[in-house]
Amino acid sequence: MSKRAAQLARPFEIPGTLCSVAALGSGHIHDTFLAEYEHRGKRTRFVHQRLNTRIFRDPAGLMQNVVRVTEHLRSALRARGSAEVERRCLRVIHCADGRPFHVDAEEGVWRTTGYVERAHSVDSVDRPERAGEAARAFGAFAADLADLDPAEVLETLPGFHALEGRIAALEEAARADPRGRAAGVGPELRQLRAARATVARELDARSFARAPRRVVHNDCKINNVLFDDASGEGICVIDLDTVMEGTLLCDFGDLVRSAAGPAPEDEPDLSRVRFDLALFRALARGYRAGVGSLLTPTERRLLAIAGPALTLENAARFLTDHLRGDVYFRIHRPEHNLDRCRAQLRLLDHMLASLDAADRIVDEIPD
Ligand code: GN1
Ligand code: MG
Repeated sequence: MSKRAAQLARPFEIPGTLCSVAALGSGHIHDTFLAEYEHRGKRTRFVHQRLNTRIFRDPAGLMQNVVRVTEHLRSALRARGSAEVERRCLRVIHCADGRPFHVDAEEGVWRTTGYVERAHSVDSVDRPERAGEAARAFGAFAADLADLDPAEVLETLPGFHALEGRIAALEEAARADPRGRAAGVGPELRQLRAARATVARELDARSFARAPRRVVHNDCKINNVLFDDASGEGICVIDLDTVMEGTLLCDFGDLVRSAAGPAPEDEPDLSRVRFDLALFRALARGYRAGVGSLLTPTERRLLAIAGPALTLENAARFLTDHLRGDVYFRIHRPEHNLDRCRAQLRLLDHMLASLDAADRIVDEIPD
């Protein structure tokens, strides 16, 4: 990699020489590296990513979105007099030819962003303050994008959060069974089908079809926000690949899925997986604080079902990938996608059992 990194850095407008490069983060899709450069005695770090073009088939369109969105966020931050704008919004580093990405000799597509120093991410949450901060940051992100017309942002992944489409893909994978794994996942399939009926009924009852279409993040899992090392404040929302038209249900739902319980999304010990109402309260309150008065009554009514809907969606996606032979999400051990699916299903079970309590928590939040 390092020889490759030395070569790849050249096209980007980064002064100085490469000192070191190392793998970074726990994303499931791209290959991510942290690289340090020295220029006139000063060291600066950047993040290089090789994009997964099997998933993102239009990397130029994807990067056009990221540039559009970061410019919009930066001007919103400036307009409200925010301190340290550079630490609160990713900066895309362009190439000398003006493009925001580089295609290498092997047709790998690379992009580079500035590295936010003195900040960190987490893969799970242990205390309400942390959950509240993450939620406030994602809420503020949504508010800052509220005046960006969805027509200005390309749909990079069609049908990304179409729950019925995800379920149909799962049923198809179970029917085709290319790896002979379907016989081993009977209980998971049954639980998923039952939960789907419940979630679909609740979404209907809460008029999901009337939820406003906005430019949203679409991947608000807890490790996509950076916290300031010193203050713990949620300062910067990252991973802007999926920012496109959608609903706030998906943003808040992914946050609840990944931050309303103490266990990581692939926890193999299911006894550790639970839905924590204190964390949910912190998430709902933090989100309301960040998003301000943006939420419509329909969006408010959807907050309690958002977590179950997105947990179901991810359970279906992980199980589909397990059945297909682990072709989408990066795995780190055999049956990793099955572990992920099982942890999601356990979490979903707990969430649905607590739906009334979650509704009451949302009702208590001042409008
Ligand atoms: C992927 O890129 P990353 O790891 O943040 C996925 C999300 C899933 C998530 C599950 C483009 O997110 O939709 O919810 O894994 N991103 C894409 O951890 O499919
Ligand atoms: Mg992502």
